[in-house]
Amino acid sequence: MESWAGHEVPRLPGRGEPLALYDSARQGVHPSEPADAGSMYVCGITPYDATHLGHAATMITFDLVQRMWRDAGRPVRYVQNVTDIDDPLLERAARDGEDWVVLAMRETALFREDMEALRIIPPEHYVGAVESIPDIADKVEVLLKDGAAYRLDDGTGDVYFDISATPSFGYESNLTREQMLEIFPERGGDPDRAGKRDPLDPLLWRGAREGEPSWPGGELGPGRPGWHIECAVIALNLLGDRVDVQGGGNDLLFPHHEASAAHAERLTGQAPFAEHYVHAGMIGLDGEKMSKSRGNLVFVSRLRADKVDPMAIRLALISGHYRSDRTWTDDLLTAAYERLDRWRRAAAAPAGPSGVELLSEVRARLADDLDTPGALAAADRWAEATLAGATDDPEAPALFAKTVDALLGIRL
Ligand code: 5CA
Ligand code: ZN
Repeated sequence: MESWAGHEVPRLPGRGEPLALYDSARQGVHPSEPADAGSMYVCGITPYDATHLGHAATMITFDLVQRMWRDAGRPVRYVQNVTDIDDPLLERAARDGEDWVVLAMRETALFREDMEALRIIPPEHYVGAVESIPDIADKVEVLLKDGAAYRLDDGTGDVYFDISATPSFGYESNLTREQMLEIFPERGGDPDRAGKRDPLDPLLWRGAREGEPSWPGGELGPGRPGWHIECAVIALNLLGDRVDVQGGGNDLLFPHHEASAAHAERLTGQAPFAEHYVHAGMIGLDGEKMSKSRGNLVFVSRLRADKVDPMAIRLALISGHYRSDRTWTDDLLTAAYERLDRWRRAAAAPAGPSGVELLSEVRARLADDLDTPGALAAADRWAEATLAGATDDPEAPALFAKTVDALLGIRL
C-alpha cells in the first residue's frame, strides 16, 4: 500500500555514534549495530479511528532510531504494517453503520497526513494485512503441516498455534505464566475457547463466519488471518529471517510480540527473530492510557486543524523518555512552544557556542537509548548561551538547526 511523502534530511558533518537500545527480551540496553543495513519492523495502526498522540509518540520513537542509524552511515530497511482487517475495525464499522473498507481507507489516509506533518521518515514498505492474506495463509498452512498448529474440530475452521511448538515461549516478554494468563484476554486473546490445547495458544486463522469478510485460504478454507501471524509474515517476507528491531508500544509486549516472534522462529528455525524488541511507553491523558476503547484521545489531526505547530507536538512528545509511560497535558505543549521559540531565535543568531560540540553532545545523548530529555537539555544550553550573546562560532546557528532537524526531526 502507498506510504507517505518523505522530506529531505540534512547531512551532518562527521559520523554519528552507534545506537544502543533497550531490548525487552534481554531486559537491558545493548548496542544495535547492524552489520549492513539496519532492518526495522514497526507495528502500525489498526485504522478504525484517527491517529492519537500515543500512536504519534510511538512512530516518532522509531523515526529517531532510523535517524540515528542513518547518521551512523547505515542504510535502513524499514517496514510498517496496517492492520486493515481485524475485530476492532469490524466492530467500529458495524457500530457506525459504515463499510469497514471505507473506514480503514479514510483513517489510514489521515494517518499518512499526520505522519507527514510530524516529519516521520516514511517506511520503505507500508503494508496492509489484507494485501498480505495469500502469504499469511501459506505460512499458516506450513505451520499446520509442520505440527506447530492445529485446527479446532468444532466446524469453525479456526486454526491455532501450539505455543509448545517453540521451546522459549515467554522469553520476549519475560512474564510468568500467571501474568500471561491475566493479560492475554485483555489484549485480544481467548483463553477460554473450548478445544484449545493451551489457553495461551493464539489464533492463526479464523474460519469464515456469516456476515464477516473472508478470503479464500487454499487448503485452510475461507477465513481471515489472526493478528500476530500478520506481523510475523509481513516482516519475514520483506526483511528476511531476522530483524534488528521489532518495535511498537509497550502494550504489544505480550501477547503480540511474543506470539509474532514464536511464529517467525518456528517458520525460520532461527532465534531470536529480533535482535532488539523495543517498546515505547504509553501516552496517557488524565492518568489513563490513551486508547480508542477508552475514548480519552487527543488526535493529531484535531491539533493540526486547530493550527497547532506539528513541530511543537513532536517536541512535546520527545520531552519525555520514549520508554516511560507519560501523561499528555496542555502545559507540555506550552513548554514545547516556548522551547521552539527559543531555538528558532537562537538559530537566527549571528553566532553561538561551538556547533560541533553541540552536535557531538546531541549524538551522544541519543546514542544512549534515545535519551531525548538529555539531547533537549544540551540544545537548550546551547540556545541559552547563544541568546545571551556568545560569539565563538559563526557557523554554529546553521549547524544547530541542521542537528535538530536531522537527529530530532524538528524543523525550525
Ligand atoms: N495494529 C496493531 C499493531 S500490529 C496496533 O496495535 N494498532 S494500534 O492502532 O492500536 O496502535 C498502533 C501503534 O501505536 C502500536 O505500535 C501501539 O503499540 C501504539 N500505541 C497504541 N496506543 C498507544 C499509546 N497510548 N501510547 C503510545 N503508543 C501507543
Ligand atoms: Zn504488529
